[in-house]
Amino acid sequence: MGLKHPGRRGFLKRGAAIAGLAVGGGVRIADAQTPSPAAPAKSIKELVAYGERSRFVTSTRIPVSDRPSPDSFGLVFHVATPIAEQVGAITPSSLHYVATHLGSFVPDIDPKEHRLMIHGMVDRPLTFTMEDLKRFPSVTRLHFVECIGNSGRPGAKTVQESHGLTSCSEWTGVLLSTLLKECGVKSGASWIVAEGAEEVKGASSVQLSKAMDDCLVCYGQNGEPVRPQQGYPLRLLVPGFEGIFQTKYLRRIKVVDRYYMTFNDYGHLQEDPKVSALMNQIGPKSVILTPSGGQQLPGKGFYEVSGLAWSGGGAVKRVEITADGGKTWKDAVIQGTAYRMAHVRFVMPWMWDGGECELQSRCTDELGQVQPSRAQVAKYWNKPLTAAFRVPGTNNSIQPWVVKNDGSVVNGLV
Ligand SMILES: Nc1nc2c(c(=O)[nH]1)N[C@H]1C(S)=C(S)[C@@H](COP(=O)(O)O)O[C@H]1N2
Ligand SMILES: [Mo]
Repeated sequence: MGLKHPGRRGFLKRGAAIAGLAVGGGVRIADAQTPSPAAPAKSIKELVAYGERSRFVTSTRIPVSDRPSPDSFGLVFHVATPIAEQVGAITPSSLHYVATHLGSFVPDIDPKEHRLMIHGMVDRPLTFTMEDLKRFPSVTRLHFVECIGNSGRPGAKTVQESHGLTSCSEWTGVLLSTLLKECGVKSGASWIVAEGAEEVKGASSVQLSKAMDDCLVCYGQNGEPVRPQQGYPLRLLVPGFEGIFQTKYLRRIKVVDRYYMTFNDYGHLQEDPKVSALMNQIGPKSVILTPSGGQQLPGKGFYEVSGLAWSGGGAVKRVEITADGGKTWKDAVIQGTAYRMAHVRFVMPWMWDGGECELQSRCTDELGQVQPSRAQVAKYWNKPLTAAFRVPGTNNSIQPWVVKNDGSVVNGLV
């Protein structure tokens, strides 16, 4: 449909690179745009053993903090999913966004050496190997992860910059409640503190009620072991809560009787457990991916408006779309099953008459919570509604995209 425009120059450059090399016998160029001796092309034998996407598919994650990622020391900072190029509701594991506190190295953990210890206010403190964990009854669930920093940048030009810090995977593991019951939680316990194995530890306090409800200790992601950047060999999933609670490289869970301030809370500073509990859950949210910022509509006529919706409060019940800046709204079609605390794809047929217009999407979840407008959010925080206004928490407000009459699409907030 020509919405995506990888750029003719990109193709020409790649063509030149290929022409300049003796390509034959199925030898693939590792990355024709930036040929690197450090990453030699894989042999056909290797590619048959473990596949790769077509070299014509080139979307990549991009750093979205003010630092390069990786930096010159090899530290990894926030990188965003190319969400506009994604199809369906599941993020390819290789493109799942990555967030590490203040930058860290992705630890190289031998699963044979890895242990999960559960201790504190329990009858039987226990240490589990990965093999132990795989003997417990397993569950597989689709869940999104979203960083609090997602949609934090009002000046974003593309949806990758504005909304790329959320991804959705099919996660497999053991319910945390199963493991906690095995240890026997003592009466009076009310919180858990989960800790990761790397130097920054990624510790988070989670309410025991949530821990006993639907938290998952995951060893699987999209049909294979959890990827290193997502927490290999073990990660905690706290469905619907901010990304910071989804402790990667999970090695220790302490059952406690109060909220503990951890390193993770540097950006939150919610010492009151009630306030903290209410702040943790992601609100109903949606974003249109086509058309979205930076894309170019080739001309007037038929388009399918398409995007993703999700909520920390449960399943998405409804997504509405406006093409006139919020005057009239129409229900979008939700594709497939809307799972709880998972991304769902929504679509709507749309005829573009060639005139300037503003597209927005609005999500309602199973609790009846409705995605707020930016004006409502500004009012809630008692801040003037300016282009520079940055929501001081998770920002689930409506994202407007303006289609100019030349077919270019820009961020309606800029
Ligand atoms: N051990 C550990 N867990 C962590 C982090 C971390 O740096 N270390 N980052 C957290 C943050 S801020 C987010 S948003 C999510 C991101 O998960 P992802 O990198 O798999 O997308 O993991 C959380 N869990
Ligand atoms: Mo995060």
